[in-house]
Amino acid sequence: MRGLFDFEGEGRRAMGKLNDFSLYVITGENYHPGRAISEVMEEALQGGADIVQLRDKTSSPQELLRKAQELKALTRRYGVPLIINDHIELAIEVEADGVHLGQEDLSLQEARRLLGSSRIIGISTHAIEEARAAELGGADYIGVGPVYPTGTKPGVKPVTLDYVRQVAAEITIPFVAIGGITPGNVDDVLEAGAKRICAVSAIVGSSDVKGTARLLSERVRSSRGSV
Ligand code: 3NM
Repeated sequence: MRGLFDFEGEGRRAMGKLNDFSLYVITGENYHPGRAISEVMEEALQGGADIVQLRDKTSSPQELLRKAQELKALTRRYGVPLIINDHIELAIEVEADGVHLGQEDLSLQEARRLLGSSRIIGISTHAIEEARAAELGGADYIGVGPVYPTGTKPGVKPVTLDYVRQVAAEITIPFVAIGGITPGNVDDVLEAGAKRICAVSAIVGSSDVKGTARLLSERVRSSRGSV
């Protein structure tokens, strides 16, 4: 257990909501053909990932359920929260700790109604107006990106470090910088004011998943003075 949540008490609800985290890792199976999602994500957890998201735009509902259940068991073993991208009914079914929504997905209000107050809701934002709306609407955290161009979301215009600085200066709920973040540029992202980062390809596409996760998580923690 990394002490992010109080998992005791009533069932397996995310009792403590979102406590602090440094390295958020999202699944990206295209980056590791032939390797199981749980194996790769376990390496990321061993390297220091402290929150995990299942993001899968292509699997059948049955496949998605199987992956969510696998990741649920894995994240429980490591004592970190599991967030489900978009599929709120799946999050409820597997008793995940929360959902992550895009601007085009279900509204924050509707998600909150369905999930209740004890679960985590995160929202992707790409401009300060969206960040303000998410904060006002009661999101637990926001995504801020894509900071850099990324093959994981091809063709999306980067928000650049300027947006990271803007959010760091104004928004009070936790935010996670995302999009094209690698060991080579993470220091710039931290310098711009990010206290948490998120990555897909740099971690799950690495030939050393655990080592890359460790490197990124140590950079984030040391920039926060917590290493
Ligand atoms: N959301 P990588 S950027 C899933 O800006 C996702 O909201 C983004 O993948 C956003 O670490 C992104 O491989 C892709 O660049 C992140």
